[in-house]
Amino acid sequence: MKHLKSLREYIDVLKEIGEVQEIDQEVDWNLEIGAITRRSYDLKAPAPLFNNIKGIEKGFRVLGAPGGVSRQPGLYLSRIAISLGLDPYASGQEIIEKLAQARLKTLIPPKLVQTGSCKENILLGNQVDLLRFPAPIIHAGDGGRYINTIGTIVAQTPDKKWTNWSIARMMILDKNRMAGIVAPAQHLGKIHAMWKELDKPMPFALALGVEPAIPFVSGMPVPDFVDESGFIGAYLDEALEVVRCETVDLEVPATAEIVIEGLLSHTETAPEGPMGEYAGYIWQGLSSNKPVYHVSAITYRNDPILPVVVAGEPVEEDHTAWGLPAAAEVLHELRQHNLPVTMCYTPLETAVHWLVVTMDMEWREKTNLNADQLIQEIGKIIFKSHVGYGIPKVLVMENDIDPTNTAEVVWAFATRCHPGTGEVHFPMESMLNLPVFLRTDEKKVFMSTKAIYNCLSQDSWTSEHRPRRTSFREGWPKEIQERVLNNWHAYGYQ
Ligand SMILES: Cc1cc2nc3c(=O)[nH]c(=O)nc-3n(C[C@H](O)[C@H](O)[C@H](O)COP(=O)(O)O)c2cc1C
Ligand SMILES: [Mn+2]
Repeated sequence: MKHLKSLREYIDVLKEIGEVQEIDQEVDWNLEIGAITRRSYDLKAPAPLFNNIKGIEKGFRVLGAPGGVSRQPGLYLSRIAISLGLDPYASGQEIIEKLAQARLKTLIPPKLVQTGSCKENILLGNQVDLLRFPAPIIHAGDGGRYINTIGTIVAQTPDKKWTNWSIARMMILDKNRMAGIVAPAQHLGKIHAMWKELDKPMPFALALGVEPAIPFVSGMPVPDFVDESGFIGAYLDEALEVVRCETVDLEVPATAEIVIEGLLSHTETAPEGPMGEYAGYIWQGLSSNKPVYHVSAITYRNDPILPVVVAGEPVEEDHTAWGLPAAAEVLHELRQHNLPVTMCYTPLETAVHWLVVTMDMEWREKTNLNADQLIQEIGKIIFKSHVGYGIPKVLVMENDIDPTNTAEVVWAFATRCHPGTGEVHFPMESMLNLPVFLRTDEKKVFMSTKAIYNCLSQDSWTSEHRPRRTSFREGWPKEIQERVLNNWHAYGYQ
């Protein structure tokens, strides 16, 4: 495990493997940064580091696509793996397994240090000016400049017992106000509600450009009352370093590029959005009222780097830094319920709309359940858990399928799921209100029907007659496979 302690250390490692493209040509925060970053996702090209931004002080920079995927052979998930301290060549299954295993460890709370690089510049009171930072208008039609697309929001319960770190977007309203999504079932929404109950605004700190593991855990839906900061410590086997904020009683990662502090209003809202979203769409022309963040201080490193995610069609960081950690959380939860689950994965192409669960081939013997019972059990566990909030469709299959191989998953779903009885509905479940399949009435109440697609072998199949795969590996005897492999070039193939 390699603990990278700042965004800059992370960028240096990415440079070593050719995953950063420095751009010295002047670019515009108005749409151009968004379009370049979008195209870099499409081409799986290196992450753009914008060094020269029109109308912005020299030295202020933007890093696009910090957790995008790569076209380099074997390095598809390298930004995710490196962020999480793993070998750049780590597979999707290894990444998920590491995160899930760490959920069994004792939390290691962060360590308070006197100061850190995030304090190199301090803006208080009238000096506060969000507009100095290169927050972009990302997509055509966005409602404003988005300063937070992958920053960590620190929020604490009034009794100080639970400190939550999470990601939710924020748009600039003016030099010292922002508005953003505070969804009721997210921990930010739950903690905001506790402060509202006391008729008080909620102190917050937004840490932008933090050490690279932090966004992956801020995007991970661990249960209520679990401090993400302590989980990261457990994951890395080492406490994170944090420093005290200037104007609120909170702590933030010491090497953050930019820290924005203040109060999230319990009464005031302002129009926010629309913005291109993780599902791959923008709700054209639709803004809605969101709680207002009042900023009392900004601190930042010299020559700060603002990380920017261009949410939209897969693959971007919503899919890698929310979807993959969410899959790890589901794997952990299903195992806690003693189900013989081998892996969980949110195929990146599905924009966190599908979660695949693979079962040990012997699951019937190990659980004494039939397929219908297993599906009900899995539905109850996932959809009632905090992580289940954002997951609308679950595919359950046996582990002859590699859930990180989307072609295999699609084939298994197409061929194994019964068009009638294979689709099992779970009505009126709590649901993030962003997917475009939701009806207006469902969006209003953050509720939807969810489904599990049963792609398991059928209960009635006997071991002699169950359909066997016809792949090269399963469809021919070992000696024939070996003969073919050994003679491959002799047949004339290059
Ligand atoms: C890049 C990125 C952007 C995200 N944006 C939002 C958002 O705008 N609103 C939201 O509710 N969740 C968003 N999420 C998902 C949440 O961060 C995720 O559900 C997380 O578990 C929330 O934290 P919590 O479990 O402490 O509530 C985003 C995740 C990532 C990685
Ligand atoms: Mn949380």
